[in-house]
Amino acid sequence: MSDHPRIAGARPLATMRLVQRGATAIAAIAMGALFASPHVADADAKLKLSFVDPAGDDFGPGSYTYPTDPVYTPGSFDLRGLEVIEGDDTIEFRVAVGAKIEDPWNSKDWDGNGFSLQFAQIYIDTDHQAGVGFREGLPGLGGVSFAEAEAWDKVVLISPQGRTRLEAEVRFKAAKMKGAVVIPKRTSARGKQLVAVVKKSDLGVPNGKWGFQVVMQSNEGYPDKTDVLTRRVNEVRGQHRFGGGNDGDCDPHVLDMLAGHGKGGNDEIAAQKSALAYTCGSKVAQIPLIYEAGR
Ligand SMILES: [Ca+2]
Ligand SMILES: [Ca+2]
Ligand SMILES: [Ca+2]
Repeated sequence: MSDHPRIAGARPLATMRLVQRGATAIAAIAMGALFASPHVADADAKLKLSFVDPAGDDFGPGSYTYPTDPVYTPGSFDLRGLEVIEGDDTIEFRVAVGAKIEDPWNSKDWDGNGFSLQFAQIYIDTDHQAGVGFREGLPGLGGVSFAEAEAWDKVVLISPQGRTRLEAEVRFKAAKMKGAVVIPKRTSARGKQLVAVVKKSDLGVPNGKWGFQVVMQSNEGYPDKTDVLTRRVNEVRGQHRFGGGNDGDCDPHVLDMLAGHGKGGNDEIAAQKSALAYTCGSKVAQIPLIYEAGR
């Protein structure tokens, strides 16, 4: 039980915030508060990446407001962090939000995953090659663009909907992205976290060069015919519609996401506002990916 082979692999791991099996204690000391989460003791993780998002920026570009129905609990779409934990055959994604995740619409009745409202999409750039991958979001994300250098290759859907529904939505509405969409083996809610377990055979083996972004939306069981399960952002909020956006498709349907270095600093609120700023007809919102090496 001494060094894990990957520690001896001469990769520049020391410069990255990765916790390797066997090096957890050293890394934890070195990284201090970054891993001060309840899950720091993931002793078996081969790789662990941890991103933090500030509280109180669940307003997209700065103007979005929650629907009026009380099921949309304050803070329940406020992204607080993303953890990526590599096991032997699977990768676990944990998405934290600012309020306990509830299941007001009894998802078990519709083959769901134990929650009703949140829908997180994790975009991943696995090759970091300019122009290789997609530069638009999954249909329903509204007016968004990814930079050429950050074109994404995989998207993991953390949805309350069961596999059959997700597969059908993707097949009919996002056929050209079908090979890039990863539906977890298992998705659940645990307190303030959404947890999804993905097979490595579906996603690949993560490393510190991968770029990540987690986009927070709300699940809509009766979406627009072109949208993959998106609850839209309109100009004026309604019982089940977010407000503060545009009634068309030029606004980003993004309630919260990582920004800046993904460390949770207050400057990341301004960075998010700036990235998601849009002007219908002339300026499209940008969704950045966060790379471990650049943090
Ligand atoms: Ca947030
Ligand atoms: Ca790519
Ligand atoms: Ca944010």
